[in-house]
Amino acid sequence: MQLTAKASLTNALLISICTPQFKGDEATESLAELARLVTTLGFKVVGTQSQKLNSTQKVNVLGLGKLAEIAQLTGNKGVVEGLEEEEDETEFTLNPVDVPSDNLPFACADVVVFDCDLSPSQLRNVENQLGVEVFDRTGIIIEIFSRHARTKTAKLQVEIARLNYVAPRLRETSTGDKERQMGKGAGETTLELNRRAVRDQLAELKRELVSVQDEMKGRRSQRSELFCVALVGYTNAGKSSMMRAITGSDVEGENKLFATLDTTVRALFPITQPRILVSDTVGFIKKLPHDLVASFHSTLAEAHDASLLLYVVDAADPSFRAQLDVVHEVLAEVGVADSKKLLVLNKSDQLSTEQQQALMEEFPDAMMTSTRNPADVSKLHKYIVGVAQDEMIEDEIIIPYTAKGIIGEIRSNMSVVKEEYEYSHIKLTVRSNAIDLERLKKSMLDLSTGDS
Ligand SMILES: Nc1nc2c(ncn2[C@@H]2O[C@H](COP(=O)(O)OP(=O)(O)OP(=O)(O)O)[C@@H](O)[C@H]2O)c(=O)[nH]1
Ligand SMILES: [Mg+2]
Repeated sequence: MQLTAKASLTNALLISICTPQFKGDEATESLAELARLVTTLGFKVVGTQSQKLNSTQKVNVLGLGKLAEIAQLTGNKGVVEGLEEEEDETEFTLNPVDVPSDNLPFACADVVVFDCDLSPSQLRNVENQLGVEVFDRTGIIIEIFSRHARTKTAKLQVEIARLNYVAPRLRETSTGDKERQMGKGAGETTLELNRRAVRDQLAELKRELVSVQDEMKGRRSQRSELFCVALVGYTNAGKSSMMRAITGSDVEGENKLFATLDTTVRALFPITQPRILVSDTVGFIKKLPHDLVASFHSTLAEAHDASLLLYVVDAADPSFRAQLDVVHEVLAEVGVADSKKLLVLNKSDQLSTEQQQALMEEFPDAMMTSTRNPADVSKLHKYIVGVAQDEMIEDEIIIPYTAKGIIGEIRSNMSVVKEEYEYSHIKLTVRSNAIDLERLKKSMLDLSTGDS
């Protein structure tokens, strides 16, 4: 499924279904987040409706009374007729989502978006009843991912997730599924043919992804000796902004959800010896479709290899604790083992001094930052360098005067603590990682055996 509605002209009506398992603040926050997701797609949220039900499994999702009410809000284009309310329905009102008041009284909605997942048949039923396009939460997230994917890997991963989502939702053609056409495989209907095409396409994309991933793996292993830091966290927490601040790079931070879908790797700036790498990763969200989590496995491989994980949260968002739980869940799901980590309470510029103090008491090991405050950026830079230094080991390297040309190279790759000029050689005390030190000592040894 691809969005067919023209985003700029689309008025969206959001629907929340509260069940005994999903209600109260959780439902309110989730609906507010759905409004942001839908806005990211360029839709205009013109209203929200909610209903309390025992589950989201009804054939038409909603009670028929509610459906008739919504049909009026979408211009009565479907086939639903006002029917008696069913008994298990209770109307209730959620705290209003941040919908501008000038959108009220209600503008006619062109699309209806449910804040839950719908089965293919539920989606079809509700569309028939209402006569407008209907989306579920996963459909919206997949569409955002599709639009934001830039690199080949991200595009492949998202396309695989999209096709997996679309396959069971493929509809029969208007000429009728039963109609057999010339040139088709024996006995295959249009629908079966479409499904087969999707399956073939999926297999092809998966093959392509494997080869791109092998390439990425090769590149990662080349850098594997360097100290790597990964920025992880909920979407819109400020990871890309922090990445830009601590690496002096031009990675854009954007006030939209899922701005980053690829892992970008840059060196920490000001440059350190040896270099420290920082990677920015895809943001997470509640109820992230399972396929998407799986597809980002390779993108998150950077976090996998990181020696330090920076968990960036938007500390000014009242729901950041729940968001942090989601980040932990998704990382556990993709198998990112908890290496050393730091909680970064970002967007502190939006908090009062009292709020900042309260948070530091609640999270004494965290670091409070604002990517807009250069002092905070240097504090984080210093912290990263400190952790990297702790991981390094110190050793002495003997360099014959005949090989002193190598000193420049050592200085640009290692931290030189002491230089002593002796009669027959130079003695350097350096700090670096074990692998680089071993390699350097071996080349010095080869040089001296070659000399003798
Ligand atoms: N007030 C304030 N806003 C910030 C801060 N850091 C980032 N932002 C803003 O928050 C929004 C999201 O920032 P990004 O850096 O794109 O967030 P992200 O975590 O990379 O988001 P995804 O790529 O969607 O996962 C942007 O509008 C930033 O300008 C901060 O310290 N203070
Ligand atoms: Mg980002």
